[in-house]
Amino acid sequence: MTKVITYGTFDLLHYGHINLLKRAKELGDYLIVGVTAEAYDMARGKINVTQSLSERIENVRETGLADEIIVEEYEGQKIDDIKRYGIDIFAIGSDWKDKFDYLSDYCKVVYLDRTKGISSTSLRAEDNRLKVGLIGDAPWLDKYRRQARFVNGMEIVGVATSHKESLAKGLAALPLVTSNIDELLAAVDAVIISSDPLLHHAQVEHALKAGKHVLCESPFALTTHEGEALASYASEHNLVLQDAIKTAYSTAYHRLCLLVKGGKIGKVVSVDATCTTLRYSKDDNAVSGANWGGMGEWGPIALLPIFQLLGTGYTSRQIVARGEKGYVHEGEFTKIDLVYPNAVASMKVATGVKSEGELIVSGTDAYVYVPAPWWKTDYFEIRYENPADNKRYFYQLEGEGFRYELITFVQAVSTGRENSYITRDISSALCQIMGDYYNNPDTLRID
Ligand code: C2G
Repeated sequence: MTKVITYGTFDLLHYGHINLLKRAKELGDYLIVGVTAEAYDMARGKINVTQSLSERIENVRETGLADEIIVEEYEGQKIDDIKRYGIDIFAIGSDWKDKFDYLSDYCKVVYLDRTKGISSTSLRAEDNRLKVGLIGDAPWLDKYRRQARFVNGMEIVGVATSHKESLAKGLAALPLVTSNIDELLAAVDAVIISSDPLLHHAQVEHALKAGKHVLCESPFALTTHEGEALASYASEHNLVLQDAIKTAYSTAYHRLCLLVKGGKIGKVVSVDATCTTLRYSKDDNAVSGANWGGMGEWGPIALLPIFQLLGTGYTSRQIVARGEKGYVHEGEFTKIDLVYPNAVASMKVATGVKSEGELIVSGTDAYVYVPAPWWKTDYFEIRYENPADNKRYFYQLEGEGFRYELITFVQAVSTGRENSYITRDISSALCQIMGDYYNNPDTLRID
């Protein structure tokens, strides 16, 4: 009996896939099909898969061509499978020509012509792509455009900014570049807002009232009340309003939260997060783009693990700020301490002071250590009293988290279902504490 094996994602199964499976089957008597697991596709950079693993397996089963279906979970598995199942022929589409020649040490390798004119990518609806506009002046604005190119189902069509003259090349080349938000809104289905936090509320309201979906850097308002009013308006009008905090969407960070919530380090007693940049430049005294200081740039990111791991029910808080609030300059720095009934938390952020950008979550059994820069991490450790018990975790991160954030946004728009990465209560708590920083007279000032 000649045994054949082939592999694929088989997303939105189409006649190209079926042709491939038919010809693979004809090469022998028994066909095994390896369908890729979600985590494996993520790890190899295929992040736009629409259907779940079980749906894709069902697709393949329904063709009636596979005698056996297995799941492909890790790099290198093909060699294991070929040996384990006693495979005679490995077959794959010609888009992989030469790439699997190394398998010929184990079995015959056959490349089958790929069917022209059809692909999962084209089926993921080119013409229904969400037209997205960028609003704001953040120096990292172009990262959204660059990462959007990896996300099916959306395209960045324009930018509205008050800094037209200093736009990054890629942004300046967009079809629509304007300083008029209304002009941008007229051309898009959704907007991404990356501007001074003091402008967020007005810009989000403006976009929602124009019927556009919004992905806005946190906080989208400066009081709980205003934040909730915007969120209610969005859901009453079937619009998506999503917080943009890239860290929330990174796999390592998300898994870390799940492990801690599952009791892996015992009871959480303290969360300490630090995020700093030296954006301040002594030499030219000209800070390009963002001019909204450590809290505006980092506050919501540093507060995120605190709220996600300890909740939003703190009983007291102290804000200590150094330097003029909301501006980038030498020595600009903010520290916030929160006290909970059973735990404490602190965050330090700055654009004019440098520190170690780590995250530490202390528990009654162990602690989590995330090395700098923790906000774009792919790695963390759970450390116990006895170092031999320590556990290390690694999850590939593509595009600093921006890419996953954009995918989540596009999925929320297309399915009409909100994602659960940043829940409403956390979103509101971020609005409140950021508002307290900007408006509250009880901030302790140091020189
Ligand atoms: N295919 C084809 N014609 C098309 C589209 C796809 O013949 N128009 C083939 C591919 O060449 C591949 C199979 O169908 O052999 C599955 O394609 P995908 O779902 O795109 O999976 P892929 O990313 O190629 O996974 O470990 C995974 C494998 O290496 C391949």
